[in-house]
Parts: sequence; C-alpha cells; structure tokens
Amino acid sequence: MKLTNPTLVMGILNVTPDSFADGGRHFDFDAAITRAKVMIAEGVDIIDVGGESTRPGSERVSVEDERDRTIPVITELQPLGVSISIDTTRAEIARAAIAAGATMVNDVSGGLADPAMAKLIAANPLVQYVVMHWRGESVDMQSRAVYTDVVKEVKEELDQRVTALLAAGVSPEQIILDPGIGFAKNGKHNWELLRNIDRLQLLGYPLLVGVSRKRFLGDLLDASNPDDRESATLAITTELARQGVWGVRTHSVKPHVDAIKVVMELNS
Ligand code: PMM
Repeated sequence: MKLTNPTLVMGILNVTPDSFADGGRHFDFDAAITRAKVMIAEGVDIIDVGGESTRPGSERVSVEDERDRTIPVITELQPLGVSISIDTTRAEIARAAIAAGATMVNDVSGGLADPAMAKLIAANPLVQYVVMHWRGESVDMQSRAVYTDVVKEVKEELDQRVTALLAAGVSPEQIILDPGIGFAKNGKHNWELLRNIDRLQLLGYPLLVGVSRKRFLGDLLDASNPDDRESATLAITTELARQGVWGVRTHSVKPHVDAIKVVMELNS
C-alpha cells in the first residue's frame, strides 16, 4: 500500500504531579515550556497539554487546579505556532484552552463526562475533537473491562458517541476517534484492539492511538519502569504508521518522527 499522509505525532505534555510515565517531571511551568520546545525542535505535530492524570485508579483534580496547570502553558506555547490540544473531560477547561489558543480538544470520555462538551465543540467548528472510547472515571474503570468481543463493542460504543455528537451539532470534519488503549481494558483487550486497527478504521474517521509506555507493554516485556517501554511503543508506532493511522500520542517525539519517516519512504 502506498502511503500519502504521514502519521502525526501528538507529544504528551502532562502538567501534573502524578502522571505515571514521566513521574510529574513536567509539573513545573518552566519545565513544561522547556519540554514543549524540545518537542517542537524534534518535529512534533501537536502538543497535548494535560492537567489531570487519567491513569487507572487516579482521583479527579479540581477545576481550579486543572485550569492553573494548563492554561498558562497554552498561553505561552500559542505564539510558537505549534498545534495545541487540551487533554480534558471538562467543557469549562476546554473553553478556556480554546480561548488561549488550543485548536484541538482531546476528551478521554468522548463527551460522556461533561454534558456541556458537545455543545462547546459544536460552537467551535474549527476545533478538532478527539473522541476516545471510555466507560467511566479512571478511579474504578478497570471494573468495566468486560467484553464479549472487544473490537465490536468498542466500535459500536464509539459509533454511538459519534451519533450523539453529530446530533448535538458537531460536524464530522471535527471528529477523530481513539480506541482508548488501557481505559476499561485489560492487556488482552488492548492487544486485540491493536491487532484490529483496520476494523476500527472502517468507522470512517481519523484514528488516534495512545499506547505510549502503558502497562500492558511492561507486562509483555517484564518492564516495570515505564521508560523501559519506549522501544515497544516505537514498534507499535511503526506498525500503525504502516497502516496509515492518522496519529499516535507519545511521550518521546524524535524516535517516532524518525520511524514514521522511514515507514513513508518504504511505502512511497
Ligand atoms: N491516554 C492517556 C491520557 N490521555 N488521550 C487519548 N486520546 N488517548 C489515550 O490513549 C490517552 C489519552 C493516559 O496516558 P498518560 O497518563 O501517559 O497521558
């Protein structure tokens, strides 16, 4: 298959003290900006700014804390010309992020966590909206990792979200879908979804996939330290790029940009 569009790299900028993979190293504002500039120099396509950890078992942070962590970072990055995404489930935070210059809202709940989100996205037709597969808050989501056919059910549930969003006035061009690797899914479910990306692409929307340093990779490789899951993450990026997936959400940037370039060359 000839590839025309390279897979985009969405670099993760977690402005939280408790994200599992970078140990809160970027909580500090200055450190976040420094990290973002490195990502830009390495060729990142989108920077995903998040102020609330969604790792399994995480508790919610207050709206004020989420706002204080993320909005100043977006305001600072906006003049640099990079595309900015806000990783939030709260319409109030998404609204402030859009006002500060974000052009994408990455909502791990796909609009389920906040009933005001769909209307906000509909009112901002130039903003892209990542609709992730989700079955409830992180604190107890793994209890909902129950499927008969995970690919079929994730597809159906994403399709239901799309129907609801379109009914709320969101336009199809705004929508990007994400299977939500690790969200209400065990390792077996994650692998099954990744083996069936072609079926998820049949939904007809661009697909974003986030596997970066996640636990199921550690389980396969016996790598308890998230940093030791980087080559596994890269292997998946390479495969997803070969399948023409729209985007990958990753902690490191340069290795993924390089791998995608190689895949493009091999499939030109
Ligand atoms: N994973 C995390 C957070 N946000 N957003 C999307 N769209 N897809 C994901 O898979 C996803 C996400 C959890 O990982 P992190 O704590 O390393 O950011």
